[in-house]
Amino acid sequence: MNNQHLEIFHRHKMNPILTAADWPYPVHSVFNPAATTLPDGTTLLLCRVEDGRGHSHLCAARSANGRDDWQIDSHPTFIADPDNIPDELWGVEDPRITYVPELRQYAIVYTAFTRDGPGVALAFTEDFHQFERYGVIMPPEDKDAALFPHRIGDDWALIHRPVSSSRAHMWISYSRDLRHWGRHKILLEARRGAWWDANKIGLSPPPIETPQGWLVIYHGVRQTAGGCIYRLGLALFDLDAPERCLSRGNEWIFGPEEPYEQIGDVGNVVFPCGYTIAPDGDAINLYYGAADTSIGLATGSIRAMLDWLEQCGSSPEAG
Ligand code: BMA
Repeated sequence: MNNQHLEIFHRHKMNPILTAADWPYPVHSVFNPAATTLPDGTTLLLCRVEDGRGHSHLCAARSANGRDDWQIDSHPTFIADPDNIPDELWGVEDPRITYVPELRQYAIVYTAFTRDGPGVALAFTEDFHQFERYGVIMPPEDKDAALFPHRIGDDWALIHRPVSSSRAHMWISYSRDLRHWGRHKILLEARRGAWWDANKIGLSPPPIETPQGWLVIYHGVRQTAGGCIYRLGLALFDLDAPERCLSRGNEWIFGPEEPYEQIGDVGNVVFPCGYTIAPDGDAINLYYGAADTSIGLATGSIRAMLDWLEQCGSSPEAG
């Protein structure tokens, strides 16, 4: 295969950079982390941590260089609160962090594992110690969601992934108050047939604002006789009307290749929920869950992603 994706993302040589063995309290696995850069430059990962019951909570890990010497909270940072939010009965999973300058807060959009399946929930924090919970904002079955960092026109915007029948597309919805959502539109459709992203796709980390448009890293799920394969692709959306897709890559750019990505609780999965961007505005650290078991880091460049889309992307109608 022509490994074009090797030009875009490079695995860190210390991968996996975080595993359950690093945790200060007993856990089963750590994966699918959200990420952000704190004002002092520290990288904060909000990791999905699965306990010995199979239920997940979120735990913060902080590092000055985003690679090693992680300081991990000694207790869970954000746990399900089923007494007040019954929809969090079976845990909280797969967070995405967006810093929202207008609110001077971080939005955390995560999956609440409800009695009826996954739903999209929202919380805000200033410091990753105190949280204001909005509860479920998109009913089940819905997940893979993130907030845009600012309003588009007058409205906040959210990408999410409802499931209907056997296919699952990415949608965008808008809100004036972050609680009531409408103007639901399909953002990107899962392709069909033999495509690597046939039938089921979802947002991976939050969209990246670039002068060319919103750059979106998404995951596609290929169902094979040997099980599912989770890989990553790229698409670009209009800055002012993000439901308008400008370009979509045909090939995947990153997929499970290393043993820690191919073997684990759920093999053949790479699943990023967050990134940090260097002060140069280009170098990107992508943090991903590997095989639903550990956390990997891949480094890349926003410029390289945009160049690749320009060369290898096509109009969204193709497929
Ligand atoms: C998705 C999500 C992720 C998980 C992935 C692979 O549907 O549930 O949390 O990493 O499946 O199991």
